[in-house]
Amino acid sequence: AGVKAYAAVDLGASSGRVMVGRVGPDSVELTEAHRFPNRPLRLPEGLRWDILALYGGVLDGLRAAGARGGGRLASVGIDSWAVDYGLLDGAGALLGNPVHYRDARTEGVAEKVWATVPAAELYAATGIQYAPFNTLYQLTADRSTARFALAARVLLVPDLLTYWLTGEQGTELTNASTTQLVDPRTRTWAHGVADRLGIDLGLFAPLRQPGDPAGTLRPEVLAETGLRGPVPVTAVGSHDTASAVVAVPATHERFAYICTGTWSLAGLELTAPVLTEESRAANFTNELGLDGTVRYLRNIMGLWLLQECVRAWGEPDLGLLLRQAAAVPTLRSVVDAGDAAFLAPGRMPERIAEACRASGQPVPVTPAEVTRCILDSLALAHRRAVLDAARLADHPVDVVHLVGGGTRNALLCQLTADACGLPVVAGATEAAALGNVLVQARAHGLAGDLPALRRLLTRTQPLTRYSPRGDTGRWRAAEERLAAR
Ligand code: ADP
Ligand code: LRH
Repeated sequence: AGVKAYAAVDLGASSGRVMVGRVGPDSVELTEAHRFPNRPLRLPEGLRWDILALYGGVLDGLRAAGARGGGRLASVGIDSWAVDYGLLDGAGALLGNPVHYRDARTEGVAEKVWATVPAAELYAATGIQYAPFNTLYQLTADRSTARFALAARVLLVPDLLTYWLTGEQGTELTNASTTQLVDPRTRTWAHGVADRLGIDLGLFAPLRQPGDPAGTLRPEVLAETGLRGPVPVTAVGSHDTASAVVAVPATHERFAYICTGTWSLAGLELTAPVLTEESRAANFTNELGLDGTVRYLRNIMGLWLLQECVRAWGEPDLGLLLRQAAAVPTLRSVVDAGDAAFLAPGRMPERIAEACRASGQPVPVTPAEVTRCILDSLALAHRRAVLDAARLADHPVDVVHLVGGGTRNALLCQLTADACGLPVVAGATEAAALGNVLVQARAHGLAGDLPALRRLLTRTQPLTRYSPRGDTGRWRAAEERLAAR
């Protein structure tokens, strides 16, 4: 009784999916309606998202979701990767393909911004860690272009798709926080920073909060998807990581989480931002989460390193590769998985080998050896992020929750437990979609604060536990070796 069907659109850097979540007071059941590749394209002008292909995938997914729900969906919610956006002209038409955050156009841009607002002041005002692709730097790079001169509106990717589905424009808060133009204390635009940098915040549509209504599907969308209207669209934590953190099945406050997919986002949930200089130096970010929370975390290069190697090797069987990697000795060589040197696509096995050679470590040769080097390096980066976050926020941690596609990699889960010296609870695999669905369900009548939503997940979702093996001495030593270089 009281069970409703919701569609969660979740666009990751490696694939998009539309999931159907059936939620009742004591049940959550998530099934995949449609999955499609997210294939960025290198055009003469640079690396671009194929946003129309993604929109097509969303429509196909909604049709499949409707077919499962008997043509009836209680609501639709959209989340995607952060920071990127489309520019619209005064009539609401998209001006070109959204630029991919791995595009090189932001190289050297941050330094120019810091000449006006020093990096320390920017951090104190926005709490966002430096990354070359932060929206602030992207907008700065775009400002000299012809299309920017025509732009009347900036819509972040989930807001752009929401606009195409509903005809209504807004800027969802959790994703807005990744622009580096939001003050994490007031949870609204950082007008001071924007004014000093000459950024017109009027380009953004008004802020909306997770749970707010975001319109209803346009008649053309209903016709295209076969859904019976009206179908409301509900704002969720539209930053995929914000939705994923909602779905961390924590049972108490002393937890750390790691969202493992293309990226690893590792850190804590806090009630206030940490804006100290020490925190900035450690490259921690304060993104906004559900119900007044702050996602205090570090961006780590993540399974991107492996994805790019697997692509270079001609897509061998991942399961076999991971079994072979499990047989390679632990910690022979590690690279800094936080290093922006690994951001761009291409030549990944070579770049990892070069990093090992340059630091005087054994050079991994076979795919199994390179894979093991990546997973050991990721586990080590997870350890550093969890311990650093706990120290900088003065927040004790006694369990690490892993969520996202990386939870399917048992070796990575075990190595993370070993490196952290803490128990790891792995699940859910489709955390972003789950968090997306729960926020919609709450907006449509499900009772519960964040801890209650999480208790519902603990009761209903399959979780796998990993205990740390051995002591953390060798991980500490590897950490010190890496820091010394
Ligand atoms: P994103 O949302 O960033 O696109 P996902 O959360 O979907 O990423 O995670 C994708 C990653 O999950 C892949 O890079 C891969 O390493 C890992 N993964 C997916 N399926 C498996 C599997 N069957 N075994 C091991 N790892 C897997
Ligand atoms: C993960 C993610 C991450 C961002 C990156 C650009 O998908 O949203 O939180 O930093 O993409």
